[in-house]
Parts: sequence; structure tokens; C-alpha cells
Amino acid sequence: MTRLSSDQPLLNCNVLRSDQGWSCIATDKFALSYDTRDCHNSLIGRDMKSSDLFVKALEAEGVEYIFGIPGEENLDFLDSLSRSRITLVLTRHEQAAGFMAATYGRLTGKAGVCLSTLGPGATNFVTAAAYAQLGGMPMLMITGQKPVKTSKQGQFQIVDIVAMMEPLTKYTRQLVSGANIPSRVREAFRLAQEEKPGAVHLELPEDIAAEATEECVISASNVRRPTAEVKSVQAAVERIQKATHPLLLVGAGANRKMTCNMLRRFIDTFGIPFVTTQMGKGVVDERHPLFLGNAALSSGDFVHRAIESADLIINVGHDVVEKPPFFMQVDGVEVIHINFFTAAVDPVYFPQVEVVGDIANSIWQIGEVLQKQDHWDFTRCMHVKEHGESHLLEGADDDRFPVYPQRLVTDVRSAVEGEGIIALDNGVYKIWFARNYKAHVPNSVLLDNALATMGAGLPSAMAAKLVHPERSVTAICGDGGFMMNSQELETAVRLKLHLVVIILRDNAYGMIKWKQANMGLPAFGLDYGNPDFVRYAESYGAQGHRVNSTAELLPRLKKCHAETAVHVIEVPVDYSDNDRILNHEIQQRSVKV
Ligand SMILES: Cc1ncc(C[n+]2csc(CCOP(=O)(O)OP(=O)(O)O)c2C)c(N)n1
Ligand SMILES: [Mg+2]
Repeated sequence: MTRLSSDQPLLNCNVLRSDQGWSCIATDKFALSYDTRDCHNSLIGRDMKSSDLFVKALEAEGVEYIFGIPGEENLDFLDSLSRSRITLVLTRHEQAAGFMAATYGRLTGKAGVCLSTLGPGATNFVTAAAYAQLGGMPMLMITGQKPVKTSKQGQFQIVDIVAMMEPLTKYTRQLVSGANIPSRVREAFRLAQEEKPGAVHLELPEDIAAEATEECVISASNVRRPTAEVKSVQAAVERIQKATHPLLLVGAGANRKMTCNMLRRFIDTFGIPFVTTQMGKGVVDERHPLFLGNAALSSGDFVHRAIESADLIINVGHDVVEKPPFFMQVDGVEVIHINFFTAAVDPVYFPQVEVVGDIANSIWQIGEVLQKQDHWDFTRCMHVKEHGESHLLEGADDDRFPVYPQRLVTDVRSAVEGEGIIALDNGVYKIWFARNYKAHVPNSVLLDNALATMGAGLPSAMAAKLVHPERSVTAICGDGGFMMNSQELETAVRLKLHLVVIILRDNAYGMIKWKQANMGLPAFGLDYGNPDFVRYAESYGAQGHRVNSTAELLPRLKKCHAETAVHVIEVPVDYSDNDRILNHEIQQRSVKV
């Protein structure tokens, strides 16, 4: 072993296995180099505890942040982290840490990492695990545990977290020896990040964290996603050429990887119109002349008239976890499923042809062979689009106060410039934003149409800002959803994030009120009071704003986007027309088109 210019403790070296054997990556503090073959018995093993090795393994995976709340069972891990380049983002609730980690994963494709203690900390991860798992967001949860080899505290705080995580993750393991850490961590990242991405979990018991180890980190292999088989491409091409009214549907999977350029080219070349699912928004700019609309509602909207007119749906990146954008029927429209993985069959989804492999590559392969057909006819689709677009404009300039949802969407769209991101919580406004807000770039509308949990709006916006500090980020929350993780305002202020947080105040769980009305039930059990959101925000050191007239909204949004701070804007909303428009008017008018 050759050692250069350092007599620092050896455990600060990042060790990676390379093609040549073993190598050491110099950290900021150290410049080390050594013969790679003898790391096992000299450099690494000496004085290294397993939590150090764990942190090295995370560094080797490129982890930048760990979100969470340590407990006493994580203290060795925390100590190792203190000597790492990974930034610890301390949150005020584990659920929020999980939402942040998942969103980091959603935006980067690399697993976001979150940390909690055993028992109560770990159980707080449950909703975030489901959010990541259903939403296809790569995330690693690390939880502590009491010593597993000896225990002096009976069953105090002990819950079988590994078993609890079983239905919520792709992989959940307790680490029972330092020797397993490199392979377990690599396996966790491999599975979290591989299509379809999701949640994974590793439990690091206190005694294992402290145990000495001589292991080395295993770095990721050089691997590429498989591409579609040529016969499946041919089958798709034949069907598309034979169809008279083909239609493209773009879903969540297309937003996870770089598919936008290929899809845009495909649409421009062949002139086939497209529809987006809620989580497919922005893959192709929704201002495109061939964009027919977003399937925010499952049925009965203008966009569904276009879908009904199709005799073939080319379904790109959609899977059944997302609320269905349309329902398949026996002897109904045919579907070509283009995704990274085969279709999970469901009573409303049973495609006839599947093109499985990297989506961008599949679209490219199809585009190479496909011939534009004279018999393709999109007249009906374009007619429906015209009516749909004109309905979208209704209410867009309505200046009633409290603010009308359609006007809110218009003003938010005007205030969000460039590649700005909006992160939505869950409430009735999500439908309005999915339907009326035109996304310009991929992953610029972060909404959850899979678990559809409340409480993720603010944490996901915070993570988006950490990932993209150069882009504007706006969280849009109902007064219900905001209060589920409002404590994270402190974290946002501490991190000095420039964020705009809109709270839509209707003093109620408005979404459920809307459904209650739709079922013809009397209003009951869904109203509440609220704090003074301006003073509430200010008590955290954020800037609090209240909009007192609709005319104030847009200038206020623009000002908040211009001034660096955590801005919280209370916007009273008028939901009185939701039932009439979303449940009745849209259906009645679209059916006449
Ligand atoms: C964690 C969680 N609890 C309950 C629900 C069911 N739910 C969906 S939307 C909603 C009401 C949302 O209220 P709010 O955030 O105020 O938004 P609004 O619809 O009033 O604009 C509820 C209770 C949910 N999706 N997630
Ligand atoms: Mg509400």
C-alpha cells in the first residue's frame, strides 16, 4: 500500500471497487492512494465501524441528502454521517422527510434517502413509503433498531418494522452483520431505481452499526435498460398503420426518464394527437397544437369524447396505479402498451399489444418504421379539442372573491415563469390544475395521482427546490393538506429556501364535500376552523400574505417569486360551483360535441 500526504484516520476514505480492483476516492479532507488489492486486510478494516461503511456505501451511490429525524439508535450512523459529504436535512416529522426523499428520487431518478429511529419514527414513514411505492419514486428508508444480539430493554419501542414494510416496498431487510452492508445497500439502490422505481427499506440495529468491519463498498455496475424486441415493435407499427383514429396517451412513466424529445419528434412527424394523464403532464409541452387535454377526471370530460373517438390508443408510460384516464371495455378500443415493464392486467386495462423496454427507444424504433397514413383521420379529435379548450377559458378571468378555481389556475400559470415547478397537495383544486394548467416541461407539475395522499405538497416543493435551486417552486395546498405537514415551514426557513406556498382556504375538506354533494347527501362533518395563516407563517420566520381581492392575487404571486424567502399566501377560494361544473356541466356539454 502506498499512502500519500495524510495521517488522518483512515475511515474517511471513500472506497470503491473499480474495474481494476479496488480504488480510493479522495475526499475534500484526504488525498489517499494505495495499491487496490490489499484494502481488505489493511486500510479499510482498521477502526472502521459498520455505520461508517454504510455511509461510504451511500456516498458511492451518489447520495447528496439524507432527510429525517435521528433517534438514539441512529447515533453511530449520525456520527459516521458527520464525517461525510452527505448533507443531513433535519425535518420536523418523518412523514415529511419521506415525502422529500421520494420527491428527490422522482426528480433525479436516484433514490432519495430518509432516516428515522425504530418504532414510532419508522411507523411515521408508512405513508411516505406507500407514496413512493405507488408513485414510482425511488426512495431508501433507513431505520434504527435496538441491539439484535443482546437486549436489555425488553420489547420497549420494538415493532417488526421489516415486516411492516413488506407490502409497502420492493425490498426490506434487517442488517445482521457489517459484512452484508455493501451488498444490501447496493441491492436496495438497484431495486429502488430499477423500473418501476419505488421504496426500499434497510434496518440498521444499534449493535450492528457499532460493530467493526473490514468490508469494502460495492459500486454500481455499468448497466443499461433493455430495449424492445423488434417483433413487438413491428406488431405495434402494423396496428398503428391499420388504425383510422390512433391517439397517444402519455402517462407517469414517460415523465420518469428522458422521453420528451423522442415523443415530441414522434408527434410532430406523424401528426398523431395526444392526451396526458395527471402524472404524465409536461412530458410534451401541453401548448402543442395536437394536445387534446388532460384526463383529470376518469370519465365524462371533453377529452374522453376524443378518447372514445379513437380506434387505437398508443399508451405510453401509463400503469394502472394511476387513477384510470379511461376505462377499457371488451370489444372496445384497442390499446398498445408502451412501457418499461409489462401491463398489470385490470378489469379496466388489458392491452392487446405490448412494447416493453426503454420508452424513448421504443418510440424511436416505432418511428423509424412507421409510415404516415392517408387514411388517418383526426377531424373528430380536433373538433373536440376546440370545444374543450374553449371550456377551459371559461372562468379564467372571473374576478369574484373568494377566488374562483379557474381564475386561480390562470394566475398561477401567469406567475410561474420558465421551467418553474408547481407541487400540489391533494384536494379538489388538483383536478382544476390537472385539467386547466398547461405544463410546459417534464416534471414541472408534481402531483400524486397514485396514493393521492394529503400532506405531501409542502415537503415535495421543498425537495424540488433543493434539487432545482435555479427554478421557481410553488406549493399549492388546501387548508387541510397544508396543516398535515405545516411544521415543515420551520425546515424550509432554516434551509433558507425561496418558496411560494399557496394555501387555499375553504375551511373544509373541500374535495370530500364535493363528492358528498355529488352523492346527493346532505352536507355533514367536513367543516373546520383554521389558524390565522399569516401570523402562523410569521411565527416560523416565513413571510405571511393574505389575498383580500382577486385582483391582488397575480401581483402578489409575482412579488413573492421575485423576493427570496419562504412566502405563505392565504387565498380564500370559492368552491361553490365545483359540483355544478365538474359533475354536471362538463358531462352535459361534452356529450353534445
Ligand atoms: C392523508 C389523507 N387523508 C385523507 C384523504 C382523503 N381526502 C382527499 S382530499 C381530502 C380533503 C382535502 O382538503 P383540503 O386539503 O382542504 O383541500 P380542498 O379539497 O378543501 O381544497 C381528503 C380528506 C387523503 N387523500 N389523504
Ligand atoms: Mg380545504
